[in-house]
Amino acid sequence: MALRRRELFGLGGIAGALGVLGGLAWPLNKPKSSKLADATLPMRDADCIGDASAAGTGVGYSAQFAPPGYVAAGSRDDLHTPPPWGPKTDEVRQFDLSVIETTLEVADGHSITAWAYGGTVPGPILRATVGDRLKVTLANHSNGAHSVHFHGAHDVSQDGIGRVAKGENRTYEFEAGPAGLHPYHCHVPPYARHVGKGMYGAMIVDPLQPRSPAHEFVLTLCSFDVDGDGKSEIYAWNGMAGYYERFPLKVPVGDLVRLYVINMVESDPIASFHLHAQTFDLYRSGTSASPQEHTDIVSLGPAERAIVEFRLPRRGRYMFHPHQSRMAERGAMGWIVAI
Ligand SMILES: [Cu+2]
Repeated sequence: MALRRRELFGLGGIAGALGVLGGLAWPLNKPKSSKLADATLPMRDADCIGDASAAGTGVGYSAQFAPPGYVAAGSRDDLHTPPPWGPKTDEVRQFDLSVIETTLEVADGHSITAWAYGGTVPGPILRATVGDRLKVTLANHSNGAHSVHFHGAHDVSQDGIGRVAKGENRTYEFEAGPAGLHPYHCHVPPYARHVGKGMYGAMIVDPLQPRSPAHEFVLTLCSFDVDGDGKSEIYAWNGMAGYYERFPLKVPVGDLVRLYVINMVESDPIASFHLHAQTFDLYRSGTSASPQEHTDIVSLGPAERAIVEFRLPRRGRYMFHPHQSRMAERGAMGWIVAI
């Protein structure tokens, strides 16, 4: 491995991610000054070889659904960079998922009123090791009732199906588990509407024996009904249409890459994650230490998720998108660049 674990996890945005998680005891890892540390710089043609079809033309694959011009490289690193792994601790891990109402421009010229855990869509990435005690606080600063429902195993009293009214607080306490990738989301009915307004996020529960060092990214598929007709018009990985088309994820050739992929699209019966030009090991829900399949696509119903692992053998641009082409063409196309 060319980079040590600490350096790998230092790729982009860790300080910001910990800033919104509050109370976490994991050390800050300062990104190294290197080409890789700037993981979301706009691609230059010199950064890649090979495919020049879509990206090389200068015309976006989904040009209608691009980020607003003010969105800068690296500005959304917190939304795809997991906090670093930490060993099981006897201390309680505390997280703040307080809710605000805010306006988000999810594509250039398209805004939604969002209900946002921690002020972002998706909400903060939570990370713990199996068996850790978690304490999650929701202070409801919005104008309606909300909750946080965690997938995974816990006492039913902490299941997050009760309403937390405007201006009220609620704390959820449970043990992290099982090891895997678990979404959290609001469960106040109609919860498809609450989820459609951005009320979800990822929780990574690591096994006691950590997974192999890798370049890790969280990709949560989102959808937005911007015209209020009950159907989604815009799709996005991590809340911003076209973001990973303009600012690809960057990884070193040959290094292990681990993606935590979650489908939080409630408006469509199924979505998927498809990687071009390379196949991956598929760990459904991340709950098993062994992959169930080696493939280039995984289909995911609402709230389904998977961990996928692969290495990119040659420099170049590797496209990823849902194989539901309407989703890909309306904001959910992206690139991973191997350099
Ligand atoms: Cu809600």
